[in-house]
Amino acid sequence: MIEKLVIANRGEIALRILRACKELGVKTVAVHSDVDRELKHVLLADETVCIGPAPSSESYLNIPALISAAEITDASAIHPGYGFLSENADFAERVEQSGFIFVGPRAETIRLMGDKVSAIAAMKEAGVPCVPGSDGPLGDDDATNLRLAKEIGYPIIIKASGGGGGRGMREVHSEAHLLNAIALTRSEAKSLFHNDMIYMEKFLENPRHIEFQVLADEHGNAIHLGERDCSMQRRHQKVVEEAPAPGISQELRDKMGKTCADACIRIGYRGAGTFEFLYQDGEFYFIEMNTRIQVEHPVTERVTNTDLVVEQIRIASGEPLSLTQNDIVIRGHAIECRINAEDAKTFMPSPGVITHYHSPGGAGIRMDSHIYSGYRVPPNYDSLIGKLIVYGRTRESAIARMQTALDEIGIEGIKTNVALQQDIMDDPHFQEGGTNIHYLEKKLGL
Ligand code: MV4
Repeated sequence: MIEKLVIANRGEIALRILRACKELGVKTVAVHSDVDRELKHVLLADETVCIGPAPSSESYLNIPALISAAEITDASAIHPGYGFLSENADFAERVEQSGFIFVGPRAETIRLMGDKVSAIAAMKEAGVPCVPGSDGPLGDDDATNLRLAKEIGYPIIIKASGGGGGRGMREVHSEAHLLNAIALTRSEAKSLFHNDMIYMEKFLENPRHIEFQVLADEHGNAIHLGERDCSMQRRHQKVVEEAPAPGISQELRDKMGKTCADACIRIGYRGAGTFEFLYQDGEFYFIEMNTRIQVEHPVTERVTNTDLVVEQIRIASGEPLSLTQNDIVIRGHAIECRINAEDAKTFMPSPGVITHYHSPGGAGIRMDSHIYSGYRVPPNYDSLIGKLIVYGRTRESAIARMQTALDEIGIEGIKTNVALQQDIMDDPHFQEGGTNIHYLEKKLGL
């Protein structure tokens, strides 16, 4: 087992990783920026290293500072969490070249999945269903591109291969707009991602966003842990996630999950990963793979009775998976509400001092948060201040427990989105289940 691990992140996920390390008897090194000295995990870690000033470009994204922190503390591994450097293949490579374990897939795998054209090609090859499309990069020949779009059928979407998460894409609803959209998306891709490779897909108009969680070790084992529905989102920011996805049969889950696990073995995947799909009219279409632990991993943990971060660290230590596919049984229902420090109307971040904090509690309640009374939310980072995860034997009881827990939360001194989450939990369409990716923006009148 890894003896000492550097937590290369901040906030709730840094605390989540610290707790997993404590459970495993792994010593912890918290790295932090100037303004993050009072973070809860920094106060609880075995050792701490200040890695730079507040801007993340000079601290949490500072590769030499992170590797130096591992060197001076004699740590053996670095856990990147999510965001920041978690899906940066160059970082993973430099961590391993410096003699440390990167808690995640091999650098080549991160690179393969970071390039969407190569990711889709690899998945198609591995038998994962993908969106009908160009099956490769678009060339410069207008006639070929016009014919391709006509064959796929409008509407189509042009995406940057270096994009993902909603950046660098453009819908095209008729032939008259195609060539201009290709030119615009290509030039945007070049400036945003320093990579002008673009591709084309059929545009799905009202899909749900459903993703499968996988775990794979270095010994050729891979399992899936079922799916999450992350359709409740605004401007590509997820707001509520749940597991399992409403309306997905055990038969379809088994089939899709096995397809994902088999694909992991085929590509030599290592660690925790997520296959993102669009789901429409009963069919799954692969769009991207995430090679990190995700914000919403706790809903999967709750319905499968697993600890994904513990599994990540075990896998990184070279151990085989402690679970087989037969151990994974989806039981009950879990919902996560993201709690953000933001203005209810403008959605602008609302940093400042949390003067009073009361955590919700009771049966089936989990609050993953680093906040405490007196904690100052700095203005420099993401506005996520916590995740409220509830469990119920049924989806209805999970919603009821979430309503109680949201009523019970007390966060004073800053603005939060708790009222928005209450509004979603009270929404009859949400309660019915299975709303698509456009539902929340429409509800908010965007
Ligand atoms: C799509 C799509 C419709 N058709 N691809 C947005 C983020 C990126 N991961 C992929 N995205 C989309 N790709 C096809 N062929 C619609 C979206 C999309 C979306 C996807 C998941 C969650 C929220 C979304 C919001 C807007 C658009």
